[in-house]
Amino acid sequence: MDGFDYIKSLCAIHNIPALNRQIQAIDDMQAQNQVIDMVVFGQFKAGKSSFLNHLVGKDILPVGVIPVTAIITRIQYGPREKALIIQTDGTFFETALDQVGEYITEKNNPNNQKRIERIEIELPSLESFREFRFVDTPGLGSVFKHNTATTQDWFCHSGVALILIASNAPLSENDMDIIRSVITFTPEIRIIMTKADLYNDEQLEEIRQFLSESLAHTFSQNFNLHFYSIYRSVYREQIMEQMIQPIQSKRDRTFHAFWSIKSIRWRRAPSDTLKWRISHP
Ligand SMILES: Nc1nc2c(ncn2[C@@H]2O[C@H](COP(=O)(O)OP(=O)(O)OP(=O)(O)O)[C@@H](O)[C@H]2O)c(=O)[nH]1
Ligand SMILES: [Mg+2]
Repeated sequence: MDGFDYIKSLCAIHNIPALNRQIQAIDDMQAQNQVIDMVVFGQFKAGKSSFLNHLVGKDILPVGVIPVTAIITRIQYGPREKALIIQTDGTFFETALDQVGEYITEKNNPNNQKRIERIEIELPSLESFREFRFVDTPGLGSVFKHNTATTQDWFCHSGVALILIASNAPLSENDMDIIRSVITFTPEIRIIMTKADLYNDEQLEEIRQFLSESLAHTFSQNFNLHFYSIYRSVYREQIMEQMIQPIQSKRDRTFHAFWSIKSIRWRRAPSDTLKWRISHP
């Protein structure tokens, strides 16, 4: 990418950590051989971890009725089942898949006392989804402000951004804020209304219309809306047909679009930070 290495070296020389995340996101994209990060974002208890468990067909991520997820977890294809715990100092170790909750949850790892950067899980069963890495994030807006900060810090890693909104709390100002933030990092945003089993078809249609109109009014653009329930397999099939397969079939174009938007953002965002930082050594 134009000027990327130059700006990266300037950041190192002038000690500018503010851009570390963006640098890491671009480094990641370059290194990952066109793996697309499909990242779930949303308010706490929107059903993000439940959704990903259901989508990948395995109960890996801890779920619950109080704020649960505290650490970023990435799940992708690998030839053997594996869970790697990456620590904030860059070192890592392997653990059993059924032990990841010891690190992921706020209950077992309060305030990230265990100093975990993220968790990387590999599953052989994801072979037909080789081009994706599914990413779970801590919920936004709970009393645990450090969880919100962890997720906000991850916005720049979005490939496909899935904004999960519970059908029984359709569209808050906080959801709008997530979309506003993510939209600057990716052209691929999908809105997923979870817990669709709580309503009948007529009510779901009412929710869909309310959302479409509210989003179009605020953002002057249409978003793809999907319903989901972990209790009805038909929703998983719809997500496969309407979201996963179309992205798989145009993977190169999608990846190119990510590059374009990241490169535009890269050219704009660092310049102000750099100018300010270099003039205030
Ligand atoms: N009825 C219904 N409940 C669901 C569905 N998906 C998730 N839930 C429930 O919603 C609650 C929250 O689920 P989680 O998956 O932990 O939500 P989360 O968004 O990951 O929560 P945080 O990690 O705390 O941000 C749990 O009690 C789930 O059982 C669904 O499709 N239908
Ligand atoms: Mg969760």
